[in-house]
Amino acid sequence: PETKPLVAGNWKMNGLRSSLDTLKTIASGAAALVGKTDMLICPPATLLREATSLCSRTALRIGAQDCHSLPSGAHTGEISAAMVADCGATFVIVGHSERRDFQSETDAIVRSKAAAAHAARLVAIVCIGETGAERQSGETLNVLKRQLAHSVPDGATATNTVIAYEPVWAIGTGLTPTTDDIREAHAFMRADLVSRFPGNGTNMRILYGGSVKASNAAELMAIVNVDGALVGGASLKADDFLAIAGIY
Ligand code: G2H
Repeated sequence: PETKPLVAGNWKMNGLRSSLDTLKTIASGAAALVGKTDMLICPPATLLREATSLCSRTALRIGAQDCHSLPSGAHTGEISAAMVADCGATFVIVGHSERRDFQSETDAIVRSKAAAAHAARLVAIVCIGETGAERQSGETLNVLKRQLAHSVPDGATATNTVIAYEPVWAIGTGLTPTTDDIREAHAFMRADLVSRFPGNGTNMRILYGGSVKASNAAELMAIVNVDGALVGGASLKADDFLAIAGIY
């Protein structure tokens, strides 16, 4: 794809206001990569507003980690896509495997969240990926096909949607698939997207996520059809995250 790579950090349930210094350091570093690599941090919702204020004149983009599928209503504790956009954020992660697991989010829910994100003019980062058991039983590509079909809404374009391939067994474990396995999975997803979204599938970014760190980022990012990374643990420290992004 001709699009610039995207290196995205997912802070998960980490970060207090004191962590905004880390964000400042990452934002400063992002200036050096303008035109080469897009950079994004998704802090917890409590920091979204301060994060967007802090980064408004920088190249670092800010996103949320989740949004609700409905625009408003009696859903205590939830945050709508419009609320995320109202904070000044421009991206939102949907369907992270931790939410699929701990909050029982289905493909249908993820798809409606992505559609809600699009309606609020946010870029949706739709996460998919097989479990360890599915990988062992040779089901990986079938799982990816099913999740792409049912988690990505019909309105997805190369501009409003990013796919994040995160093998569940690779998340926070230090394990990653082999280079060949990642190449195979990404080539499969690319072909699927090109066939379903003619004109958009070629340039829709497909990130790899799961135990990305400074020491393996270069190898992972060099794989064909890997258009960036979704980074969890290693995005919490500015130096680590900048090292991952700076390899381009
Ligand atoms: C996968 C990833 C970020 P980590 O969840 O979304 O986390 O890099 O810690 O494996």
